[in-house]
Amino acid sequence: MNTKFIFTLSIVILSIILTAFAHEVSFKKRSPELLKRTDYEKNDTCPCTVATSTFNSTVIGEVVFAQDTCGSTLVTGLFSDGLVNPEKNCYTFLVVNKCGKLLYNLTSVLDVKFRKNGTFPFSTRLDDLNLNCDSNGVLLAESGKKRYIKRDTGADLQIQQNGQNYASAPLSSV
Ligand SMILES: *[C@@H]1O[C@H](CO)[C@@H](O)[C@H](O)[C@H]1NC(C)=O
Ligand SMILES: *[C@@H]1O[C@H](CO)[C@@H](O)[C@H](O)[C@H]1NC(C)=O
Ligand SMILES: *[C@@H]1O[C@H](CO)[C@@H](O)[C@H](O)[C@H]1NC(C)=O
Ligand SMILES: CC(=O)N[C@H]1CO[C@H](CO)[C@@H](O)[C@@H]1O
Repeated sequence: MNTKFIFTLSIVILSIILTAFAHEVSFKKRSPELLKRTDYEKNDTCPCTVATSTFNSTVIGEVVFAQDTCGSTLVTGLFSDGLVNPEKNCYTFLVVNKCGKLLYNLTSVLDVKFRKNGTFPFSTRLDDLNLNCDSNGVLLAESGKKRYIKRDTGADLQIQQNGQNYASAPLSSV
């Protein structure tokens, strides 16, 4: 082999190594960013998680939360009874953590249409609500950070009547 060939060969090998190294570096730099909203909107990186909230006492009904791979969540359901006199009473629908802190106010986005003491079926897709895709995921919400109180993870769907807690059911993943 002549020296010219060996020289060319080493240049080629060197550039291959450098390219691989550059990829490695840019991948490592990106990694912590992967869970940011801007990233998972472009990439299919969220688990397909489904959770339900079942109301079977004061209020009768069920709401299903289905997260897609982009971190958007379909919220669909129906209440059949217990939302007494919706013409006179104001009902709001809130996703809260286990200490009752508001995580997402669903009232205006659901815009439920009442029927008797319940609602017609409702369905909406929310790009700004996720279940467990990133640190804002409501199923990952933590509460009870005070000493002596056990940390509790997760969220409840809370129905308020005229600003007072009226009924509540956990979002349970299925
Ligand atoms: C509501 O459903 C849960 C789970 O199926 C059950 O444990 C509970 O007893 C039910 N409550 C009423 C009031 O029916
Ligand atoms: C939730 O939204 C409804 C409708 O916009 C509003 O009337 C209500 O006060 C809100 N509740 C909370 C706790 O923010
Ligand atoms: C709504 O609920 C109230 C209280 O349970 C009941 O008196 C009323 O008849 C119900 N209305 C309808 C339309 O079912
Ligand atoms: C992990 C992954 O698929 N990352 C991609 C997310 O989307 C951006 C922009 O489309 C790509 O550059 C990343 O490689």
